[in-house]
Amino acid sequence: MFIEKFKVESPNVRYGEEEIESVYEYATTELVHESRGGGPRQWIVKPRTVRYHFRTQTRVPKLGVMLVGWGGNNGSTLTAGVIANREGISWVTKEKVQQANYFGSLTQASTVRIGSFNGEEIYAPFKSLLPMVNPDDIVFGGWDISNMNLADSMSRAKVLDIDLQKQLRPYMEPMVPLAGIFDPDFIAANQGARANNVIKGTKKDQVQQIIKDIREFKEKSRVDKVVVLWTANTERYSNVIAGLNDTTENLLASLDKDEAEISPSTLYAIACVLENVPFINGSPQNTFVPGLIDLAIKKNSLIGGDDFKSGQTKMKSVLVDFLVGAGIKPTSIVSYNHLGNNDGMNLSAPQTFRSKEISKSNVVDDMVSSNGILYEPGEHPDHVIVIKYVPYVGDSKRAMDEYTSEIFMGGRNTIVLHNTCEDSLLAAPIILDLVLLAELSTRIQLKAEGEDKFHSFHPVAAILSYLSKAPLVPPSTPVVNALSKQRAMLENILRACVGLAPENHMILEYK
Ligand code: NAI
Ligand code: DG6
Repeated sequence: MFIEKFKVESPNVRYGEEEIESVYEYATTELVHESRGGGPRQWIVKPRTVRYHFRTQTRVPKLGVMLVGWGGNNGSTLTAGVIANREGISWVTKEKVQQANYFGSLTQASTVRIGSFNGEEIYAPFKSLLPMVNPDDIVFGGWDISNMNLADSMSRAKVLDIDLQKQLRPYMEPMVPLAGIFDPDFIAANQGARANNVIKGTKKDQVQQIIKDIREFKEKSRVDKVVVLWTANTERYSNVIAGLNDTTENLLASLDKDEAEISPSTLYAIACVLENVPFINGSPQNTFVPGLIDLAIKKNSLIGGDDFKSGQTKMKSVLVDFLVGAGIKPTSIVSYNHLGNNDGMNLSAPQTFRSKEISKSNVVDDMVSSNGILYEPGEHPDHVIVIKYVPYVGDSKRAMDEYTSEIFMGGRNTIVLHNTCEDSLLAAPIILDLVLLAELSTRIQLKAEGEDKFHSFHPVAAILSYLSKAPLVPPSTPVVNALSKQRAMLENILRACVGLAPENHMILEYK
């Protein structure tokens, strides 16, 4: 059964004018020590319960979203999709009359189980867990090193049906990206021809300009809050060098000295952190150099990323989790991609490819290390990533994966997947979830028993892991890649905010 809305009635929850307050008993387990003595090695573990208080502001702000790379395939597709939803646009395809929707968005198109009633499972929209911004109400803006308006960008992207494009054109033609920070050293040389809309001056001037842009956008569009998200080209990795970008002080001093090794994405991120505007990185490069993470922590300003987890990696983080969880040992994973959009062209340069290769390669580490029966310490499946630029297929990326595993008694099992991804149509709803959840998480405060003050989540937003290929987590925190665990973490934290138990799937009432 599907219900649109619900309210929790419990002594542990209070729905106030401004806030929802909840008390939540967090049941966890502590590893205490290894028992000594004669017999076999044994560890002592102790169940522990910690009482948490959550406080969520209920007033939903008018949200502005500024995209870096607004005129790219993802930026134009997302903007078009939100306008189409907002305006209730439908269009004719060769199959049917298609209505705008938010399929692919966790917050907008997925549900959560609330409980059972008379033997029936009850589900409600994910977005009904807590008050969230309605994506139809988002005001978009942003930067691009190409000055093409959003209607022309949409047509250059060749993603959406033509009948839809025609209807969207009047809304999107007036949307023109602000000039962006361009540094040809960080992206492929083949991108140079696009760069006709760039901010001049030193790196410090460029940061100042981004801050000015954010302030002006906020004022002109009359939004209460802004979230900035990088969906621009994949950059090469920046060199992390002691004295250059390893601490806040060194990073800011390097900015003053106009050091060449500060990437454009790091410059946008510095501007956002200084302005206390959440910044999310949707690409794989190491925008968040240690000095920037340090700055974000000091300023308590949300940063999240890296690299949208859209197609192939999402499948991988389900499939390998299933295999390892079933006691099957993946020994070789070969992932081949070919695509023909501008992202593919940029990734055809070795240094930008390398960023993507790193981000796509580390996505099964937690699953492998979870099973010491299958893998020796340090052992890892062979994992190879290939990406080729094939202009003809455009945005319709092909991803082919071969998984070879060892099964019972030395047997081999090979699974082959072919995935035609429609890349930007997979990425756009993920961008939406990232900005909506980042905004929501800035309205939540918590305190554990023993703490006297409420505080926000750690500024390094691990809560966004479900949407990222290489989740950025606070220092000394485990990285979780398995998709079901990432979703459970996010859903269960939101459930805790309204005093609902985590989803444990025990269904004891029927046992
Ligand atoms: P795109 O190449 O169509 O768009 C990128 C846009 O960024 C371009 O319009 C370009 O002019 C602009 N740009 C480049 N450098 C800039 C800068 N410094 N400042 C402002 N604008 C700048 O690429 P697409 O397909 O939209 O993808 C965007 C990013 O998202 C890529 O890095 C890609 O790797 C990443 N990504 C995409 C996924 C997908 O499924 N589509 C999934 C995961 C990551
Ligand atoms: C090459 O694979 C192009 C990339 O930008 C990907 O399309 C993107 O990273 C999506 O990756 P995945 O693994 O989530 O499908």
